[in-house]
Amino acid sequence: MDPKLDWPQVLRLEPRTGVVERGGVAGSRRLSGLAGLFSDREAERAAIAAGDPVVYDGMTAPIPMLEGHVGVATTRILPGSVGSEFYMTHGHVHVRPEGETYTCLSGRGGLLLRRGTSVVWIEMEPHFVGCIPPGWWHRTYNIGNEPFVFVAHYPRLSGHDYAPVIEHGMGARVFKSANAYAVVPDAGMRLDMDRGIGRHV
Ligand code: M6P
Ligand code: ZN
Repeated sequence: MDPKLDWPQVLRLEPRTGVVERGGVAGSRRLSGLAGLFSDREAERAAIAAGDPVVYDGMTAPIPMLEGHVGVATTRILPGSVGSEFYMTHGHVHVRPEGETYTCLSGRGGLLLRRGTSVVWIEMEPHFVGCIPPGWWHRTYNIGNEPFVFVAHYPRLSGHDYAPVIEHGMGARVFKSANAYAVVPDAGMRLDMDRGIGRHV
């Protein structure tokens, strides 16, 4: 093996922007890349036509794509909404049955997880870590007025499967409301708002 791929390294994350200071691959997702996922299709179409804003961006650290390695990726979701539904990531499930953690670096957001008819909402603020078990679909939302930035740690080969979320949705949506935000489950879904704790212990 190339010794460079097997050597320890240190990364510094800029908490306000999600920049990985020792390099990495940057990417971003515009609203057109999320077309069909927001509930207000008319507002979605209008915002794409009016300039197709960037909804989130991030950086993937230079960790080798090899068995056993732990990936590090930042995501910054900008503040905003489509209609009254907050800006969010696409959402995915891992191709391999492997978990992941999301640690909030700045801003206010939330992690929505789904397995079958169970949906869990974990509110995220700095110093909180959302733990995603294997097999749970996951999406994040920005529920604040500033960028919401978090860092993901995941098995480097876990992979992204986007199809289930496109086909079935996440089982709940997160909207602006008089109380700051409301998590609204789809019909037939059971929603756990208790930061994801308490049901299984
Ligand atoms: C996190 C990680 C990444 C993921 C990103 C955006 O940083 O889970 O692997 O790509 O969020 O989420 P999505 O792929 O659903 O757009
Ligand atoms: Zn993931």
